[in-house]
Amino acid sequence: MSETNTAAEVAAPHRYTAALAADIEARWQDAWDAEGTYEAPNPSGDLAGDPAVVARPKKFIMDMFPYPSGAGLHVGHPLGYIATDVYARYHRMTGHNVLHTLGFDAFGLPAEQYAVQTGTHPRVSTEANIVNMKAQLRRLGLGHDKRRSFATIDPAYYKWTQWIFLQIFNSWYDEEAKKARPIAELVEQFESGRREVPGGRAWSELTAAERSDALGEYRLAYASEAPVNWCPGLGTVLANEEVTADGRSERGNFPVFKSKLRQWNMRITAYADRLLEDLDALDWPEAIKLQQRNWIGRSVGARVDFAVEGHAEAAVTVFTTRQDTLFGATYLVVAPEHPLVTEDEAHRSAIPAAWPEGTHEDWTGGHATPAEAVAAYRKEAAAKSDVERQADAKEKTGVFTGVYAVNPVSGEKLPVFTADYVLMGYGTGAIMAVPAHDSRDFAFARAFDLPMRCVVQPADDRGTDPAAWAESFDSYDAEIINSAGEGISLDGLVVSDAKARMAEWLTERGIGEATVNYRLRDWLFSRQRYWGEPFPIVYDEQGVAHALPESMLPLELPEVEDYSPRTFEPDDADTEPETPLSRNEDWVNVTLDLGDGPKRYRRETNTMPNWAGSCWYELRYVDPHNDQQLVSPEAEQYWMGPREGQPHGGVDLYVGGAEHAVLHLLYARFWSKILFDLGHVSSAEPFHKLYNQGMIQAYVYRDARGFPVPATEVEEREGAYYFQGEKVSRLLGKMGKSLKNAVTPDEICAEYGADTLRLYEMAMGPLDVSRPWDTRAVVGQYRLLQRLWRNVVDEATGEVTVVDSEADDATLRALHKAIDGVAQDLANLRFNTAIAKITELNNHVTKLREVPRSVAEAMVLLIAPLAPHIAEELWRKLGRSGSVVHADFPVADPAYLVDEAVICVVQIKGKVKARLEVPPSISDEELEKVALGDPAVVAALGGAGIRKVIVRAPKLVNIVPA
Ligand code: ANZ
Repeated sequence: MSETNTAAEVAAPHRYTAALAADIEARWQDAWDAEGTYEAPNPSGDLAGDPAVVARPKKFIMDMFPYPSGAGLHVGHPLGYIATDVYARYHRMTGHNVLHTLGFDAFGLPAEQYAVQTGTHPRVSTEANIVNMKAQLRRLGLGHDKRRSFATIDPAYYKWTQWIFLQIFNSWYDEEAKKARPIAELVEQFESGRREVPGGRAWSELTAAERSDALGEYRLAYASEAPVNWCPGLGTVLANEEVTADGRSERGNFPVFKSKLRQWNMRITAYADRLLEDLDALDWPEAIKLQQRNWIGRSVGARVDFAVEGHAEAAVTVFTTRQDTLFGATYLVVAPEHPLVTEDEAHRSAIPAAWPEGTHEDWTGGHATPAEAVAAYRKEAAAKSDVERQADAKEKTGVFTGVYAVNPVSGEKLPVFTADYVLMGYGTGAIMAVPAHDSRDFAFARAFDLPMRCVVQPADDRGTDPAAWAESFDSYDAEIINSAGEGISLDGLVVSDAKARMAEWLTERGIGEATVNYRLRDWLFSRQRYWGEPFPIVYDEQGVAHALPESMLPLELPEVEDYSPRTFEPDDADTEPETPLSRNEDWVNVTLDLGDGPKRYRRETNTMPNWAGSCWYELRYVDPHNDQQLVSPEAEQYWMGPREGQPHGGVDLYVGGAEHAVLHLLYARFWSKILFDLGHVSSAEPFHKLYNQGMIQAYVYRDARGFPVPATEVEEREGAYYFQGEKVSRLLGKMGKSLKNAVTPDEICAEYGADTLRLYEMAMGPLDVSRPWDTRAVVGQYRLLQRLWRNVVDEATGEVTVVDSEADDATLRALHKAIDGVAQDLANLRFNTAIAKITELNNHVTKLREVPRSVAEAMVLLIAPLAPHIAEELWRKLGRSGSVVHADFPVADPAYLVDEAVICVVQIKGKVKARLEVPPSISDEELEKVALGDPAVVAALGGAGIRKVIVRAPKLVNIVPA
């Protein structure tokens, strides 16, 4: 501490200083732990508690749990944790049983990479990080029920992650019932003949391997040869998000190849509609709902089969959302990975040996034959990412395949192109191009000199000849033209009706049908890593996958010597991942009795993705020590069960960053729905209310080379910034160690105390907007706490100075106005305005000669959720027994909320004719109306007209008669 503080401490030994705050905070944190102050009782089981508390309404308040990184926390991290803590404390004080705790999401890449570099076991480094982070968080005074905390790497936790995997593996999605059901019920349907066995044979005739394949087509967790992003340089498969736009690994910048690999997948696509529909009832930010809707990407359209000319066996099926424009299709495009241009012989034979007569020279790419042109183009496309391929602004590229298809509605011959603006992974990987009404097709047709036909009447005056247009006409809200053919005419129909009519026509002829397409893909669930949950799966000698029985869970991660996947020459695409677990032969090869005697098996050697552990952790908080069941139904229903008048239940408030808009939240919702379908939980949604906190930003200072310099050593001189005499630039950005601008909560706690840090973070602005950190501004909140302290405690003696007299009227009004406002603000996560109101009240009280005890107590209660340590200390000093944590939040007396009336004088020709009692906030218009309607004024005017009324609300109205 600085010398001035020491001097001040001598004069006022009981002043609220950092040293006193440190003492108060440590003392109460210990006491709260010892007394289990934040423990929330369950209705039954090992965490059962006071039935009177259980009988209260419940609130389950949750943060997105942290990854225990080695860097520890900076002040940006706890923003959300403090916010949920304030909210939880407010609800404890308003009669709720509050579940608030925090665990750790501890599997994942950083720990594994650290292990690779240092040889430290990821468990060792991760657990050390957790200890460190827990100490940092404890210093903030967060009211967590510590009995309920865990890490996803605890075998007692991941036993149940594995158990859930088995439930998913052992179930299928019944399209009729629209829900997951046990796989045994599907087997029973195959056995009894109620459902046809794929391939048409009897179930009893199939070998074990054939049965396994047949069931694999249905299981919600299934292994398949899936195209993946294989990065030989890293020796691992990457998620799409980990691949840069130019097809390289974000980490290490190695080439990434599309390769096929046997991988576990989760059939999330089966839940696409329910994941969409159930969004409606959730109290989530609209922006997040929209991102989820876009991710799922439901498109209603049709599939249309186009016969290939001269090859009766081949057809190109397209997916279109605009089957109403079929008469306007003038060419087809297949993706460069489409069977027509790849391995599929039936199709490939359709590609002619030579360019057909009259082929436009722009269509050949300068190649001698279609086969050469296609091969060259495919190679070019393989080097690009999907994002690049779809970029709208970029020039359209492609080549003619030499193949012609037949438009089924007009009989017209359409050239088939391959072009990379069509993606294999969407729809059918083939499109019918309608250049007049689709901007991408329009650009392509222009570039390749292809015909265009207008079949939707433009709403503007551009006419119906697309050759004269500057752009395509893409509207859905118009009428169809030029669309009459064999047995069908769409002319005069609006788009929506024409779509329906065309779908009917296609269905009647068996050449297409209405269909719904989703952007959503099944979830690739295998990782070639060490530090993740092992799969509870073994393979027999035929390669058939078997689930381990529950009694063999958890399947613990074995010790290995080398944590890194094997890496290869970065350019060697013909390699395959070798996982760390696969090298441990003793673990991999096992003899197990799975019910039919001991047999040899080989374990699955991939691990689950990092998302798995965060897909269900809310359920573990509810019943953290249960080793018999995933979660006890009673505890689950109590904390998570459906709420009145709502289809679902779920966590009452879930706070985290908007960067988790899609994947984590979608996966967690998906698992909830499966568990719900299978009867393990009562809510099909995990999180009822979601809130995204903003980010704490910080200035990043960079030198001339662009490297960040330590922010604390930068000096400001006349609006410019200098580091060691050199001028540096300043920009607002993220906070972090690598940017050399991190401020730790530990530093701020040491300088001011945790209560000040908490207040400052909550006062910085509305919770959902990003805000720049400013260490110099923290002192403002420190002063608030000092003044509050001084209003109650004598700084020289440490005695409480409050008096037992009643508060005066003005103070009561100020107090109840603050109570009313703060209560509403806290209930609605408006912590910054709550603090402003408390500050205003405190300023009022500071001016009083004496502070009435009732006012002091109320102020302490108001600030308790925000600054719990000082509140607890003052509460006890005021002689109250029992923790402030469970005291009742004050309730505003409405009598003090109405404004005091003021007297308004009404004059006519300068003479007072009436005195009216009006509220001080009355508007001029309102006051004029009241004045003119007053009986005394009406009488005084005696029916005379009015020339002018001068209003000075709330005190004066002057009427000038005509
Ligand atoms: C003909 C047509 C005419 C189309 C028209 C649009 C406008 P959404 O809404 O995103 O589902 N399409 C289909 N599969 C594709 C693929 N694999 N790669 C690139 N584009 C593809 O978009 C569906 C539309 O996108 C489809 O409808 C198809 O073009 C194109 F006036 O078919 B449309």
